[in-house]
Amino acid sequence: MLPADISAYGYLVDRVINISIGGIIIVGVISFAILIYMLIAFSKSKNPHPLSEVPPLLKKVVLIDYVMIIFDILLLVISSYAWFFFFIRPTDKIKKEIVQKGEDYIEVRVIGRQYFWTFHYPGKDGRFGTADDFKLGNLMIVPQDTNVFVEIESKDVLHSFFIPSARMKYDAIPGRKTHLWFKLVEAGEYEIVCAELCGAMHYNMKAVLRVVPKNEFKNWLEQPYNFAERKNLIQEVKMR
Ligand SMILES: [Cu+2]
Repeated sequence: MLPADISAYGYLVDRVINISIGGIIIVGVISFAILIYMLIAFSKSKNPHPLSEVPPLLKKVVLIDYVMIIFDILLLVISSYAWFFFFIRPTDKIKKEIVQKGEDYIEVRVIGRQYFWTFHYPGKDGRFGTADDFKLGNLMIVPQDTNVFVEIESKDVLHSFFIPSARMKYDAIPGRKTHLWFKLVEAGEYEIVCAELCGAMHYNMKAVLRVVPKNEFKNWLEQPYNFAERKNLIQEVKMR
């Protein structure tokens, strides 16, 4: 079971999951009903000799195929929408839309390594490559009700950046940058995990996602390393 959805658009993913599960149950029940019916109706005791023709009732089973095709198309359309909404549209296009709507956004770069996550922040000026950039180890802090654009990278093998509570997952691929975008509405602490078997300690490749109110985030950006719980949560990591 997935934890409660804390994101503004996670319902799109949940919808795909629910439709898939619902569809699988319906198709499964029908398939098993047909199978059991056939086992009884065409058993050896009832049909001592092989039938020369397909019985008319059995021919109607083909109808079920059409139902399944319609279900598949429906699922494809609905899931493609969620996929399109989150992943296919170019990030800069989404960013433009968000700026036009007057919504806030921040950018974070995520780097996966065996077996930890590093989160790079552009600092107060919002621009990467400047003196106020900083990074956190295994801790991601994002403001509530704010669009977060994430660029994901891997420095060694395949990893997968997964935030179950946000219904967000994307592979971290060595040599390639991938992108995610989400908006979280519920403040609190959540789990970030690696969803790609990446080595012996894969199970331990976890990070904390902390969603804080907007003003708290702003204050934190002023002095990121003086954050109250620095000792416990912020582990500065050496670049390999
Ligand atoms: Cu991993």
